[in-house]
Amino acid sequence: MNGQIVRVISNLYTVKIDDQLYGCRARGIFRKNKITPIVGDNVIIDIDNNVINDILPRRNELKRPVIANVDMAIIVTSTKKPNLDLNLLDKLLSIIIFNDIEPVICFTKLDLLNEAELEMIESLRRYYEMIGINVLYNTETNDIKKLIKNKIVVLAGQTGAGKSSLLNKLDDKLNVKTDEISEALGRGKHTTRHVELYPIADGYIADTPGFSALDISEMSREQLRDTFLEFNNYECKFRDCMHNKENDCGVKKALENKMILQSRYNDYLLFLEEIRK
Ligand SMILES: Nc1nc2c(ncn2[C@@H]2O[C@H](COP(=O)(O)OP(=O)(O)OP(=O)(O)O)[C@@H](O)[C@H]2O)c(=O)[nH]1
Ligand SMILES: [Mg+2]
Ligand SMILES: [Zn+2]
Repeated sequence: MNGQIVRVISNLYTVKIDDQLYGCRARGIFRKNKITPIVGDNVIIDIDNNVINDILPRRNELKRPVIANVDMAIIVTSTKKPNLDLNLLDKLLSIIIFNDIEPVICFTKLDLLNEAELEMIESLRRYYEMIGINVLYNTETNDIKKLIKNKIVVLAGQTGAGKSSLLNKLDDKLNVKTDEISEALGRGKHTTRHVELYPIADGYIADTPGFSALDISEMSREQLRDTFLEFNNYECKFRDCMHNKENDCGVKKALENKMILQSRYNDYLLFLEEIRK
């Protein structure tokens, strides 16, 4: 039978098949081959003996949290307190897209904005939507629930952005610990220290400061370029154009015509430089 591991407590694996949960142990062979089954693994189990016989190839694998086959990452992005950080947003977007995970942007704390600031966020929302990314506000809980249905989802985003608060909004029975931003920043640490998958809206969400272990330098410059999805809409003289110093660059023309967001392009150049170093 095929199933998916949804929880691991020491050597006991909880495997979900359709809507049933089975407690399983792993076959000894895994330990010998130094393969450890992890949450998110698609596995073949012997249902009569409650044993995991095989792990199917992983589509992706995060180190922190330790999860395989992540379908979606919600980038929880504060618009105030802490201030909007587009550089971090663009970096997380690139890393998530590179790992073959669907990114979703969730802006928080819009209640703290004045009208001009709100309009700025709405225009950002339109831009990111235009390049094919789902963008939501943390008040739009029903839409978020629809998106995460049947998926393994991780939350990413800086401390104090509102990740744990979002989980509580999605399911008020969860009661995840949240923290005042001043306190959180004062300690310089994330409030949330453990990893847990919460079943929400027929999906599973990990509340964790994810992705901190992954960084942009794992990518080549070309791979980075390809994570900037909107660049693919423009044609350049050189097929392998890096949209940097080249002539006749469609991306740079689009930037001049304000079709590409200046902050996106600036972040791209910064990340290119980071990779070069
Ligand atoms: N005004 C306002 N405050 C919010 C909103 N979302 C979260 N907060 C507050 O922001 C603070 C930090 O929220 P958390 O949910 O603990 O942030 P976190 O992303 O889980 O932080 P870490 O666990 O440290 O990574 C808390 O005081 C929340 O009450 C929002 O939409 N509006
Ligand atoms: Mg938290
Ligand atoms: Zn170009």
